[in-house]
Amino acid sequence: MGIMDDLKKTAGKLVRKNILEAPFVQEMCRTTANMYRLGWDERNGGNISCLLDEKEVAEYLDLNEVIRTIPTGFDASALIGRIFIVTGTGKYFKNVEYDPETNLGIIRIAKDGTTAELLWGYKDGGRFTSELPAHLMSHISRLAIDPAHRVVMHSHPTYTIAMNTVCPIDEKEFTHRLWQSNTESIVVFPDGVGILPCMVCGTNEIGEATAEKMKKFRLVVWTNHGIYGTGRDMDEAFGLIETVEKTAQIYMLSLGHAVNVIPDEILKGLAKRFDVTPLEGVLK
Ligand code: 2HA
Ligand code: ZN
Repeated sequence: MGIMDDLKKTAGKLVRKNILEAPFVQEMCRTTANMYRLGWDERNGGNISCLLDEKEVAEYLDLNEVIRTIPTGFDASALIGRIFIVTGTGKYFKNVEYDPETNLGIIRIAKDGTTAELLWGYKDGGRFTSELPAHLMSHISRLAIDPAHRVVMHSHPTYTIAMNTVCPIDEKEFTHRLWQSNTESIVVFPDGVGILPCMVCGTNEIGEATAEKMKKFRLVVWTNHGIYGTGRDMDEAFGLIETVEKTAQIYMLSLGHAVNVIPDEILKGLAKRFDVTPLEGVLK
């Protein structure tokens, strides 16, 4: 390389901003810390992926510099060229804020649709979450419904999982019991909660099943495991999971003793007042 190329490269680096100060890195740090402290993400539990804007990422990284490539093991052709920030496999949410570059990675889906190009992070040689199939397939489902969709968030909130042990695997029944326990619920998730039966996690099969549910729901419960929330931003995905979990807590605390659940007439009134359309077939 000539001296001019060297100079250009140095100049390019100089104007680039510090990625650790990027809002999307900081938001991942804040969110994972929050989720850990809420008790939703023990050990290496949970994972988050967020679709990033290429122009914004280019303010921090040279998009021509691929650190290494990692095969994904499935076809994500619908996402070729898209860039995501993703939590790392085996990494603890409680540690992300202290070492984002090891615990997070920024990947771009390569032209073959089955390879991830690492642009930043996973500094210890690590890789993305084992639940990448569920994340990317869910992104594809949600983007088809809402081009503004950005975030897929997975977590193990305690009361939601507890509710699985006492409630049939029936998304209308599960949704109804939540709506009946807290007036906020029908307003926050009128579209209800999708449910998968207990399945082996980390596989393409659960990824495909999750993505299928995501064609209809922003929230999908994995029976005996946890929940997925999606949204246009971190607040929406987090707020959905937070509202389900709080409501599941109310449900579990009153289990067997409830004498004042919210009547369907009131649920219909709430839907009308807040101008939302409840999932069909839940209210009588
Ligand atoms: O990343 O939550 O579902 C750990 C998990 C697997
Ligand atoms: Zn999990």
